[in-house]
Amino acid sequence: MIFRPVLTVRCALLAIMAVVSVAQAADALAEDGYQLWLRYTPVAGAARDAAAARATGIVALGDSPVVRAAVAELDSGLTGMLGGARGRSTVVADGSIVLGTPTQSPEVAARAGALRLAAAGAEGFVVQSTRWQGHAVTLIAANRDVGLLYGAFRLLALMQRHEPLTTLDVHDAPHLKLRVLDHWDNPDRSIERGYAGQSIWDFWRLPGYLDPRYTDYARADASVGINGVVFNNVSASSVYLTPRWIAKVAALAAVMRPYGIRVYLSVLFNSSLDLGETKSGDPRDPAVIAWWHAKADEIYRAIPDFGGFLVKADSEGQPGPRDYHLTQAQGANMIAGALAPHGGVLMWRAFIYATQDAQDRVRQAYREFKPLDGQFAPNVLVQIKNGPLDFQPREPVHPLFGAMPRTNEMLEVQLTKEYLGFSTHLVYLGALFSEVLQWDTFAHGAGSTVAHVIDGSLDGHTLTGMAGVSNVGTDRDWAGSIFDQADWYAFGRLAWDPEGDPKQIASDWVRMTFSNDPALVAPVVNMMLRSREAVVDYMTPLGLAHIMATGHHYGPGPWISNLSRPEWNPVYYHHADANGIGFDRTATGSDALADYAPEVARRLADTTADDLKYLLWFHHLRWSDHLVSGRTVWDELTFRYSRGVSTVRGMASSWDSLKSRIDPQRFYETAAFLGEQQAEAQWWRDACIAYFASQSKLPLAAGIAAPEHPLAWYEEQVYRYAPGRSQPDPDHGVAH
Ligand code: GCV
Repeated sequence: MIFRPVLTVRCALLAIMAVVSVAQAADALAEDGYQLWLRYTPVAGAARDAAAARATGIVALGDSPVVRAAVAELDSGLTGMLGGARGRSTVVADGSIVLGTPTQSPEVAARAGALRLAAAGAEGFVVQSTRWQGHAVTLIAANRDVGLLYGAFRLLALMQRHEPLTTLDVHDAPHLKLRVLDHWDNPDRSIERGYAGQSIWDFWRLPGYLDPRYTDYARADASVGINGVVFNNVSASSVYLTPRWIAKVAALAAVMRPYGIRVYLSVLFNSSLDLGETKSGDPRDPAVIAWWHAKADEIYRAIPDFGGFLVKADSEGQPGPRDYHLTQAQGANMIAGALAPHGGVLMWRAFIYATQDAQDRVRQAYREFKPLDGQFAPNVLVQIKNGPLDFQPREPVHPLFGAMPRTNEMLEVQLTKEYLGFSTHLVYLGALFSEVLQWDTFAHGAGSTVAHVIDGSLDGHTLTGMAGVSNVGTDRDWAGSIFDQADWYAFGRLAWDPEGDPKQIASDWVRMTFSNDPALVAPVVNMMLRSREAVVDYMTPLGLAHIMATGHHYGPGPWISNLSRPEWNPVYYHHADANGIGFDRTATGSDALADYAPEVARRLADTTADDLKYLLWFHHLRWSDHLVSGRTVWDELTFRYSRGVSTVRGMASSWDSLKSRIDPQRFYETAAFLGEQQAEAQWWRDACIAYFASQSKLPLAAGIAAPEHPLAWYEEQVYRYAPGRSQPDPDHGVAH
């Protein structure tokens, strides 16, 4: 008898533990990353009470698919965080969330402030604690319904981050007009440079079947202000322009529309010829011009708010105006002319390099585009990659930024980590994007940052934009890993506000994705911020670039010299030999420095500047030259390679220390990937040191460990099935 209660208590405890562990297991299973940063997990304690008092009901003054999307998001978000579904109400009470535009009620302008609403423009919003019909409410005000949607997401984010809600006074508007994700997805659902599964766009089953995932994708985009999606690869198939596929695109557009997202297509420059519908692709041919106009009319009949086209011309085997001895502007303007009557835009990529050109590859686009300034039609944006080469871990900014004041210039960054370890390496790209945006071009003196070039303020443009090559695929977690989601999030935030602080953005993402626990937030943010420098160190320190293996671009390959075009070979970029290393782009070399404003060129010419970030990009130095660090070039190189590996080791141990604060599923995946990253950082370091040592013939400094294997071992590594390769491969390399 005496023991019975104890046994009962024990049994009860065991039962509770079983329930808890089942619940935990279910919870852990649920933490598969699908919900991204929109998890809306329960808020507890004082934060819950504060939020609940300000979320007693949802009152929308108007009605439209966009308003309904905003209300639905508020409803599900509040239900998740505070419990108890609210639905939409018509009665304002204390604690109501009221959504409205001035056309829906004149009272909106009075409450939100006419000036603030004017500043909100077409897509901005005001979230304001105020009184409405005698009640204390939270007003979400905007000029258009899409602003209400963005305001709803902002209010939910504040709640997710447990920020004070008592006297809300938030007003915000996007700095850029086009905030677009470019999917490099092919009609067969493969994704060029995709590392998160197949394409989420199941065109085969469209238009009949609309995967619910499309709506979740649209929600995620809208939550960070992304307002455009290009569905298909820039190395484009013309099939998207056929009537059957236009109907499929129209079905997707209908899903995107309530989330303020316009849809775009990548098109081949000679689509009409490719489809066999004209005899030439010559942009001067009246039949070709008429074809484009008719095609645009057909698309706009199906999709009245269609955004426009994206074109990769004269690049890596794609057709373009050069085929007809015309300029990029002449080619672009012909297609833009077909879009103009419908208000559509043409994003024309500047990523071109010649099939035969002895000139330094990083100068070629500049030389071709710069003289065309002022010649592009008003609805054309020239879309320029962040650097003049190709999405390397670090590049100097593309010299075209600020160099074409009479042209709409749009920035293109890459979220999918083609050259940064795919989706297994933890590299926070918010830091990279922000470095680019804050780069001062000196186009109009100090302060002419890339951010000000692309937001139009520098040269008075209103057609502005930023594109990100998407990292989204069918993987349950969308991006291939939890931390790759942060790059999608950061892209949206920085395209909305290019002045955004990458540290703040990382912190917001961590709090919404993991938790508000300060003991977790600080170390994870720290890890993310260190990660970008780490990858530069263990892959391409000191301004090295393009020294990866052929084809897949994953592992190291600084020794590669056998590809048919010089600029496809890593040896072309590092010029390492017994004397030294680096690409001389000063006046004694290719003179690429001359493409920058004098202030920038002076800084880049200075071999002591910028923490040596761009040193070997612009300078060929002797191995024995001494640097500001006090080390020789050789010692600095091996020091930085080693530093990269130890930073990753530090990131992994920092993650390990957080085990008790993170659900098992996401903890395990990240820990496993960090393990891979450590091994591969070591591989990059060792392979590169082994190769460069074979050139420099110099010994390693004290404390710098020798590579694990001889050089030949690294050269023999083959990766035949690495994901994401292009078809055909622009490197035209041997299959690895
Ligand atoms: C879509 C690099 C990539 C290619 C990509 C190209 C581009 O060369 O390796 O896969 O092609 O850039 O941006 O057009």
